[in-house]
Amino acid sequence: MLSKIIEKALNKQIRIEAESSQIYLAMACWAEVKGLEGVAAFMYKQSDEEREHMLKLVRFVNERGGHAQVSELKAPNVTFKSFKDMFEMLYEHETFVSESINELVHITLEQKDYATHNFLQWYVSEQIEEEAMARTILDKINLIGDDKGGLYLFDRDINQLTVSTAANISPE
Ligand code: OFO
Repeated sequence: MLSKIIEKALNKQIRIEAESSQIYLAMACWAEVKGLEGVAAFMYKQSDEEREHMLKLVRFVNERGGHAQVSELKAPNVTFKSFKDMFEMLYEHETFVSESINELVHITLEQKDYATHNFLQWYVSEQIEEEAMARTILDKINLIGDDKGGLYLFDRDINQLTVSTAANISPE
């Protein structure tokens, strides 16, 4: 059975994951209307993944005797100054989510809730991967600068890039 403190903290994370999904959906839309199909596909996939992260938390809360809250979400940014700007936001958002997960893990230790602590380890690893991937993408975007040809190749290769980044981090 979840304590009220843990239930509240998990519900906060549920909202953050839902907002993450909306943030990436808005980025997918912007990339798609700008004609970058590869970037759009990457962002749609990210958005789906964030929804999965949210659902995993929702089911955990409900199964452990709590009540997962579906709440109002903050509207995401829908336009960006540039692709660099958009990927900077993605990276900053992932570091924010990592901090939030770390705080949540800290609360579970304070509350001696080892079941939730154990459950959250998956999120800890996931954030390491997502932050690394966002950093790799940002490095590439910084190299490209304003070069249109570079952006074209980046759009073509982004999904390949993320697959190989993930492979470098998790050997399985
Ligand atoms: Fe939910 O992993 Fe990114 O934010």
